[in-house]
Amino acid sequence: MSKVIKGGTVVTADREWKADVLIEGETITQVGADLKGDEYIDAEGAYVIPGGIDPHTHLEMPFMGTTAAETFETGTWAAAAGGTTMLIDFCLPGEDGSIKNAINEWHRKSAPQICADIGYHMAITGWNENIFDEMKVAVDMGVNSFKHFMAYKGALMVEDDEMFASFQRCRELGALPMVHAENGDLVDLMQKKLLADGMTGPEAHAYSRPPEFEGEAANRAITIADAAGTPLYIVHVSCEQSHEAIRRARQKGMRIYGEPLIQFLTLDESEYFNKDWDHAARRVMSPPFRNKDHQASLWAGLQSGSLQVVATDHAAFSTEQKRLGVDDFTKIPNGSNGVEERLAVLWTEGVETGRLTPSEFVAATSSNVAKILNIYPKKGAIVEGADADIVVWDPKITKTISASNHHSILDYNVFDGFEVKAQSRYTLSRGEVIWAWGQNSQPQPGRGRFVPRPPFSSAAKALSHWKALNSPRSITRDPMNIPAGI
Ligand code: DUC
Ligand code: ZN
Ligand code: ZN
Ligand code: ZN
Repeated sequence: MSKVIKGGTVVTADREWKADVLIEGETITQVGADLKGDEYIDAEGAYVIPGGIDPHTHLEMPFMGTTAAETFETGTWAAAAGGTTMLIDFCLPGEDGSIKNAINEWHRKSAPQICADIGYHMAITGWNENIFDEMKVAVDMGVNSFKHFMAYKGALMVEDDEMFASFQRCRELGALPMVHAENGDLVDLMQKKLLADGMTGPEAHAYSRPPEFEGEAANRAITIADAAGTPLYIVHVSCEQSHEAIRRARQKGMRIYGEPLIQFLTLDESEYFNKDWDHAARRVMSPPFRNKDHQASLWAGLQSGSLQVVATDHAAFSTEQKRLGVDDFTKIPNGSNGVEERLAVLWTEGVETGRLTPSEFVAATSSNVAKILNIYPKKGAIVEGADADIVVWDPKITKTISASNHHSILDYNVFDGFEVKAQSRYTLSRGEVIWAWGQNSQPQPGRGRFVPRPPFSSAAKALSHWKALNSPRSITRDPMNIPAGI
């Protein structure tokens, strides 16, 4: 059975043009004019884009004494409704500290539930010789990126020497290191000080994690990546300070990637002040929302290319869970929603305002993610041979975001009341229509697949590029004794 997506404007990260898309089985087999098939999907008046890939979610994640409420089933359904066909979820070691067991546990939880495809990043929450071997096991199991928390002291935080060792191991394995960049020691200190001063409410969360702490950690992580000779991916970039560190490093020739969140681009710190407790606590995440100057910096980064992708850090905790911190802001589970809203909000605030072109929108929501995480062009492309993960994106469907019409399990939505100016008319995952506007039927749980992401062959070459540039970096240019010519 073949299908043709008919009459739309195909938008890729490179260009837009009028074309039909032929799908046979799970795969795109032709893109061109007047294609014929057994079935037709109407794309008149709409854009035909690669399915969104959210590079950062936390479904059913045990965290801060509770477990994120969004399930793999509701999370992937919400994603599909919003035009996202793949999530990369963060896998966290359990009490035994084993990476391999953690990946198997994530498979056990996700496999029967996922409605669309999934991949994982692995979190490194400590360092020992076992982990050195287990990182290889993770790469062999299709997990080629490792996140390091520079915050959450006493829980997930790793020290600089551990990060350095892990980054070096990433380099050997062809894996991509990632960081949550916030100075965990200083956050811990500020939290204690604020509590001692009697500040227990959610607004203190924002005061405890200022942009300077994020900028310091971003600079430190970049230095460590430089010394280890690896590229680096900085998750949830919220402010000018970390963006500036990324810009500066990139200008020196380093491969540093920055990921702003849709929340940071569109919601600001006023959400924490002079609001009812629940309203503010629902928006407590780390890093916190910033002011409008930081938002402007992030938009400029997307426009200029110094920031490459837009994610959500979707970590959904119910109002009841948020109330665990009713007497102490440090106990409010950190996280907010966005997996269903990311594309529509970015379109509305990015493309409709003229900040981004449709191609730049596709790059930030899909193609750049696939390239940086090494699944391109299987994902993130509309090209012969790619998986048919495609969205018929309709710029004429408007919607007011609300917990009453979303697909998340949450009892609220941080984008509540937001008027979005586009929606998915159809979402296809490997050739199957899993969402159709107006029908609201749930895709089959368990039909999604884990997508292994192979190691990079090019990771070790990052340093030679800098050598060629004769970079004026202050550290030894060849800290790893890499033989000439690599
Ligand atoms: N930040 C959050 O807000 N939630 C999950 C983890 C994180 O780093
Ligand atoms: Zn984080
Ligand atoms: Zn409110
Ligand atoms: Zn996260």
